[in-house]
Amino acid sequence: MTEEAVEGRRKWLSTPVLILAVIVGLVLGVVGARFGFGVATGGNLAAVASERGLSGEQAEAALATFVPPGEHDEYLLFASGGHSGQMHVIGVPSMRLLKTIPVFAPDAWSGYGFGADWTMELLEHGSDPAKNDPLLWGDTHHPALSETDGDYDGRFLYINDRANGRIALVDLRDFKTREIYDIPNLQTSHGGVFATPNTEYVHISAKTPSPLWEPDGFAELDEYEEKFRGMSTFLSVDQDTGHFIADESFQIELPPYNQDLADAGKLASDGYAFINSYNTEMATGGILEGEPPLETGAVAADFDYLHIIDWHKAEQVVAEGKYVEHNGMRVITLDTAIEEGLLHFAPEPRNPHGVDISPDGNYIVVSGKLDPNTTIYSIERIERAIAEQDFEGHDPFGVPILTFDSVVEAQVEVGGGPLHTQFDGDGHAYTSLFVESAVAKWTLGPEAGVSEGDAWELLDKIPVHYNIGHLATSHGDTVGATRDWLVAMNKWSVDRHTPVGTLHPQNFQLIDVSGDEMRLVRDMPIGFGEPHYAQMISVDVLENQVWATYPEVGMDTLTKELSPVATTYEDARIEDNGDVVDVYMAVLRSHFKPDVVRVREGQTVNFHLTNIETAQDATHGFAIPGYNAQASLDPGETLTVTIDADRTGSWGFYCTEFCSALHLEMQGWLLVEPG
Ligand code: K7E
Ligand code: CUA
Repeated sequence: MTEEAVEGRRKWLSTPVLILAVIVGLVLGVVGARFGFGVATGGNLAAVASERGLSGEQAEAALATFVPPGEHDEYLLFASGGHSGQMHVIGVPSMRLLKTIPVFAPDAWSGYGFGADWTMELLEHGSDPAKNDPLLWGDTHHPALSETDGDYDGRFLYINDRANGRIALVDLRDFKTREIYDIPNLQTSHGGVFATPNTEYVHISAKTPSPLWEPDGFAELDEYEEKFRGMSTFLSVDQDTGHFIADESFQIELPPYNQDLADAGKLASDGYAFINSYNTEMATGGILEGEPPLETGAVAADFDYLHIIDWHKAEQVVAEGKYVEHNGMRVITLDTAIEEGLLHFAPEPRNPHGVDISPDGNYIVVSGKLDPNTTIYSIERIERAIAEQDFEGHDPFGVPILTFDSVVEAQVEVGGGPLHTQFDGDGHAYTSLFVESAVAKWTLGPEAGVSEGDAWELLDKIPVHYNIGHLATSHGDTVGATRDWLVAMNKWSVDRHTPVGTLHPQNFQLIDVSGDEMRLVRDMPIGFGEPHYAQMISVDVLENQVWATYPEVGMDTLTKELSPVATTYEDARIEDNGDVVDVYMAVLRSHFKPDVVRVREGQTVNFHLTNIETAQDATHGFAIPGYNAQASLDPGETLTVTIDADRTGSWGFYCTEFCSALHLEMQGWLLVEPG
């Protein structure tokens, strides 16, 4: 954001309710200062504020977050869509929804999962190959932007499927999902995704342990300790394409605890990965068998374990061949991980949730949802304790547990139900308080540039509405976190928005963190699948990398290369090869060439469609009634829609995207003659 704007927001007045005269003065003052235009124009603003009953504070919040028509936001927020299986792209500070990216679930608008072969193939990943039964949903939780030197670089975006243990890659040139990878030896996932500082790897770990070594994947729950295991996965990333390279990836076997959130070390802690855990009690539930509910068993102990993984060391261990191959993945067994000293635990107050590394990389912040404190470990203390073998014991599997007092740097009492922490690069941390429905702002320590006297202090708290989960600051997971905006991602909205039935929207709240005190400036109802985490990236980083149209006509969405089946207008044709008919179709305003396609019942028809347009927004659709087929072609894009012509009839296909004055005329015929 511009310095002027920051300055404008820092000048915030604090009086909550002001009389009209003050509103007038305030609004005029702010508008005058920021835009430098005359009082005559400002007179209307004061009248509007007064007519609408806005306080001075509300009027200023509106101005501070208003993005004029035709202008762009400063940041983009990439928010997971929870069990909608999608991702949402939101402008900050306007909080306008710009796009939904379908990832694990079909989306009719973009034709994802409704015809184009590439979309059907992607969605097959993770489906049971023995059944013709595609897995059509996911539960996206934690997006991770790719990083260079520890900061978002705007190339790729990764997201986990918490439900099915999968991970997806989105290419940020065209904002399309490009790969879904069903990770071996993981049933579910939560810990990740995070990218290592140069996206050498993206990390994803299990949530629920599973009997992953059993041939049929089954074991009784009374064999839990013996047969169930967790898994931490480091997926190697191809730097040119962002794709996962399975052959260069590895996993580390973990005890059957619930491995929860995770983060990558950076700068001082580069080379380490941290994963929280809960249910180190290994409770399995079984109420009808007379056992306590899982939740009771899982909170019995005072401490769980922060997992500290030295992934540089893990790379060496793999290079030395000390792994076993399991379901196509190189796995460092738990015994090897212990022997090689690449896995340590540190006690963490019971049932923690978030673990977040400060921008300087020195501090590891853990929030225990049942403890009003955040617990801060330092990498220096951790490294010293490991070197000195300063252990307070071992877990039942032999993993050394570092001495709590040796590795903990500080604890800060932040309030009820702390979950997640973000940073602003100015030595501040912001922690979401689920139980208290608030955000706490507090200071880090000297390694983050805070003086001894000011370190580890609670500075400010702001109520949010309601039940906040994650929160995201701008570049908040990176070495380059900025002190601009914070988005609180609230699970409940209760009465904040106009009633829309019994399923309420969740609520994003935009908080200005540029001043000494946090200011709530905007609510955004989220009327679609439940976001968990989000990352916020400066538009400056993305702007030059995002394509307005495909740079060459005939480009394949997945490979970003010219497709062998792309066609020009001149070459559009139909090739009847007996069982298979190949239709090479050019798509443009406002017709299809060819527009009459004649086939016989029982033939397979491949529609190779090329949108030969080069103008921004000249998108066309291709929908065939009765065949559950709808594709969307961006300018320059090529894709193939394959159908089995098993329904005879004279089917009128048409363009679904309102593309021109003659959009309605953009139609044709698929004649399926009885065979
Ligand atoms: Cu706290 Cu899945 Cu990150 Cu939801 S998790 S809030
Ligand atoms: Cu093409 Cu409507």
